[in-house]
Parts: sequence; C-alpha cells; structure tokens
Amino acid sequence: MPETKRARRPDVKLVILGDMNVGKTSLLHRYMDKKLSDTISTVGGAFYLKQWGPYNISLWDTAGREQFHGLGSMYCRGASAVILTYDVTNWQSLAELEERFLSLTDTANHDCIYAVVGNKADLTDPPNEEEDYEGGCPIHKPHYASHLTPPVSPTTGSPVANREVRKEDAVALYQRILRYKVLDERSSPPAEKMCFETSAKTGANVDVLFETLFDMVLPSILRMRSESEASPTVDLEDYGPVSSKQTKGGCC
Ligand SMILES: Nc1nc2c(ncn2[C@@H]2O[C@H](COP(=O)(O)OP(=O)(O)O)[C@@H](O)[C@H]2O)c(=O)[nH]1
Ligand SMILES: [Mg+2]
Repeated sequence: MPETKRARRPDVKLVILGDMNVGKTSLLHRYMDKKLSDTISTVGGAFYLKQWGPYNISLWDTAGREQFHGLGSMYCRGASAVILTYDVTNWQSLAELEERFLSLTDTANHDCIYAVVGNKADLTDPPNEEEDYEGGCPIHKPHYASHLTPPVSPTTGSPVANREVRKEDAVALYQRILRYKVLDERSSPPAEKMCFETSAKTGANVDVLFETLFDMVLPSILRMRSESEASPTVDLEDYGPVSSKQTKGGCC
C-alpha cells in the first residue's frame, strides 16, 4: 500500500469531551499548533491526525453545546482514550462531566483509558503560586475550605477568576469513573497519573497530557491490530460528514 494512503489511516482514537468553553479546542490547538489560536465555537466535531512513532492517532474535538450533545456518544465509539475536561475556575463544569458526559463514553472501547483534565490553570489566583507542574501532575493546597462556596467579587457579585475546583475533587471524580466503568482501581492507571491541570493559554502540562495518553494507548493499538489482522482500520472517509479540520453542518 502506498505510504501516503497508509498515513491517513488512524490506528487509534482519542476524544476530548467537556462543557462548552472549558478550552477543549484550545487544548488541541495548543498541542497541534503550539499556540493558542482564536477558537470559534465548535460545531458538531472536528479531528486532527497526529503521528506518534509508527502510529496515527486521531484526536477528536467535540462540541459541548446542548444541541450537539447527541453526537458525543457517536464520537466516543471505539475510542481508546477519553479526555474529560473541565475549567478549574468553574465548579459546574466538573459536575457536568459526571452528569452529562460520562454516559457518552459507554460506546468507547472496553480498555479505554480516561484522563480528567482541569484547564485554565493560569487563571487561578494567585497564579500557580502553590502549584508545581513538574512531573505532569500539579500539587496544590486548596485556597479555601469548601469548593461549594467559591469566592465572589464584592463589586459584581459574580465569581472571580479563581479556583473553584480542587485537585482532590478531580481525583475523586476519576475514582468514581473507575467505579462507573466497573474497573479495578488496582489494575487501572492511578488517579495521580490521570488527573492533570493544564493551561492552553501558557501551554503548561499540555504536551505532557497528550503524550502520556499516546504512550498509554499503544497496547490498545497492538490489541486491535492482533484482533483484526484481516480487517483494515476505518478510513477517514468512513467518518461521514466530518472534515479533517471542522464540520460544516450541524446535527439535529
Ligand atoms: N485563560 C485561559 N483561557 C482559555 C484557556 N483555554 C481556553 N481559553 C479560552 O476559553 C474560551 C473557550 O475556549 P474553547 O477552546 O473554544 O473552548 P471549548 O468550547 O471547550 O472548545 C476561549 O476564549 C479561549 O481563548 C486557558 O487555558 N486559559
Ligand atoms: Mg470547541
């Protein structure tokens, strides 16, 4: 088979899920283009293809908007890794992962791995003062006793740009995900490895996030290859109306 044709076949699928505005598209842009581009609202979904060693990994962006929500489970079908993304300054965005997005992953592979990612870490106040990004997993102390009472601006009455979600909350969600998936905590990747805090704005932890997952899905690629030696992987054309950058149309 010609190399150009082979290069277009994704070996494995990674999907990024989460509420609107948490920074899913920005994280993908930051990783793929090494910059924070002006993002436009994602319609339906879009994907990138990343070559990782001899393998091609498709990275699927999704729309967090309600009207495209039904597409989420379609995008998760056959996924080997799912990034569940929230905004560290928005408690509700973490709650939504469990309430709305986790069930969409029912169509993912049985050996799918899950990462819980808190984006916009640059907005925490004071910025990253108590955090250490070394090693991919930031460690920080909570800024206030209860995440249920986020700080409120005295002038506007709206929450200030500050941390509303603690790392412990994300770790607890990861553990609930393992239970939901009926996965054994002892044989699953540990929460400390699978919970990240990132900034698509500064790039903090973004490469570490994606590349940790790429390395972790390699066994899944080998398994799928050995299971279906005879049947080829799905060609990009098979994904229907989605273009290699952005969908044009919406959905019901
Ligand atoms: N400060 C900050 N803003 C971000 C970050 N990531 C995304 N944004 C901004 O948040 C908004 C929504 O980002 P977008 O990637 O479109 O979110 P999506 O709806 O989840 O795809 C945009 O204005 C981004 O510039 C980040 O890490 N830090
Ligand atoms: Mg988007």
